[in-house]
Amino acid sequence: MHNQNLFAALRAAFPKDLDAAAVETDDGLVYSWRDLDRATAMIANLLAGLKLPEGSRIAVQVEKSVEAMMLYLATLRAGYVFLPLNTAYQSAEIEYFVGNAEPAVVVCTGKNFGWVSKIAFKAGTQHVFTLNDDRTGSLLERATHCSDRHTIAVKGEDDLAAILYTSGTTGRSKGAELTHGNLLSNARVLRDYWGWKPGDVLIHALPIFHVHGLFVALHGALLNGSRMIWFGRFDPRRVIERMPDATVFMGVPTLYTRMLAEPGLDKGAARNMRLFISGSAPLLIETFNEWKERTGHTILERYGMSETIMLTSNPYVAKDGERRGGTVGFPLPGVGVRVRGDDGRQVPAGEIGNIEVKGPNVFKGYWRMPEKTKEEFTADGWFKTGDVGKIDALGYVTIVGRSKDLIISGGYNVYPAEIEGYINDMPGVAESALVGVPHPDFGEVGVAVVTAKPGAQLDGDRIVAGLKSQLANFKIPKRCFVVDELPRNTMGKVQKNLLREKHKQLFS
Ligand code: MLC
Ligand code: AMP
Repeated sequence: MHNQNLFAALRAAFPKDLDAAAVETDDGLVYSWRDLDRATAMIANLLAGLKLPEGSRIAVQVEKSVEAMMLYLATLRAGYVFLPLNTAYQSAEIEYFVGNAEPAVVVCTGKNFGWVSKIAFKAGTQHVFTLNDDRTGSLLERATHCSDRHTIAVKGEDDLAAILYTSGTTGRSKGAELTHGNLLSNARVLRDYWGWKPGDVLIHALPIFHVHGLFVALHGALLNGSRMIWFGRFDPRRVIERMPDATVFMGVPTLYTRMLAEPGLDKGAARNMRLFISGSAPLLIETFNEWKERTGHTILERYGMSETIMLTSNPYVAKDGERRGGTVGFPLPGVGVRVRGDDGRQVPAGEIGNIEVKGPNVFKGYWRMPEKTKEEFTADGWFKTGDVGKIDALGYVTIVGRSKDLIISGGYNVYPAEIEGYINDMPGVAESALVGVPHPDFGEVGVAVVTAKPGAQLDGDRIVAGLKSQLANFKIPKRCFVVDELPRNTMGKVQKNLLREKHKQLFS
């Protein structure tokens, strides 16, 4: 059988000259392709030596570093399942993910070892390693003693490569199971569609615990044997300074607006760039236009999800059409996108409905949640994205809203139901509603509106402070208002649209 392991395809794309630079960090370290090959072999051998059961999950919550990227590649190489976790997650969140996924191995920062290892051992995890962003920690110490030769584990295209947790509108987070076939097919389509070519250099400035930075950006560069300029954290000024050495950039809209705020951003800085890609959240038409004016480049906007990786993209080559601001372009080759009304009937071109998708990129299911998986697919096998949009007569897809109650803040997803649950558990709180309102930096941010139980005195700032010790920082509402009652419709449902309308100017 031909090995369908995603790592095999990425490894096969390494350039002939293994001593050439593969990754250059912004603080001056250079890693060659040989370094990537050897280090991933050593870490893969370390994992293989643990004699883990087939399909074991390797859960990782570490700061971004080249070694963290190597750990991802090594996990693929060894044939295990990578489970990345946002570094902002706190103990209750980690406890849930680790309890649900039951990883055989957990890798965390040295700073968090105390509490993370406690959670992991309680959940039955046998091995907890540390990895810091300065190349220290027990993972690398142990891997140093392992061989730098490793035969890539044989995987079929249906075998799991990664689990990405994504929250639902109700209940707890669900782990989206992505296979080697999902990831590789999507990476190949994007390589061709976005015209990756020899000599391309990618500026990698996104976190590597979500689809955008971990898959779209990383696989794009690796599958083309392209060098990366690697930023541990996004710094708009430094990215602009390094831009002349690069050809491709990927970011969420906040990264573009922060760069636009820098006087150094001009046509000179972007002179060698070939492609700017935006996604994960809606790109404002103002940003699209301003970017064109300042740099001479038209941002290419695309649309995707954790469950599906990339779905649509504006065209790269002019013969396929223009890049239209405000749209997410055309369905990618091999990806089916349709729009249906609530009655299940496909709507005519230009009319709004629910976006459903199909293709080799669509995930296998939610980890250990067969019922949830079933609910999210139509009877004829299309995945319900929860996004609302339209497809025009030319085929351009536009997202106009979401049927799922979700706030996208700076490219991170915040599920109101989760935050409301925490607020409702606070003493004196009767009920709460979290709504997304426009924000100049993050695009959208959460604002909480809360009512008190009879006789209770509540303070919005104290509610926010109380949440800070429990939830990842990006989920914390930027403001909290205490009111007498929440607006409701005749069915008794909270009218979040009225709250959104009321607070829409809050940050303008
Ligand atoms: C940080 N903060 C945020 C936030 N990020 N608040 C709301 N939304 C966010 N996204 C807050 C923190 O809580 C903190 O508040 C303060 O800002 C400073 O924190 P920080 O960590 O120093 O922020 P910064 O480094 O500036 O981060 C901002 C950012 C980051 C835009 C660089 O959010 C980011 O990297 N976003 C990209 C997310 C991403 O990769 N998404 C892809 C998902 S994949 P306080 O009060 O504590 O000081 C996907 C599928 C697809 O969606 O289609 O791609
Ligand atoms: P996630 O669950 O983090 O993968 O987020 C996926 C969601 O992000 C999608 O369902 C969309 O709602 C949203 N999204 C991704 N790309 C875009 C885009 N270009 N424009 C608008 N929304 C987007």
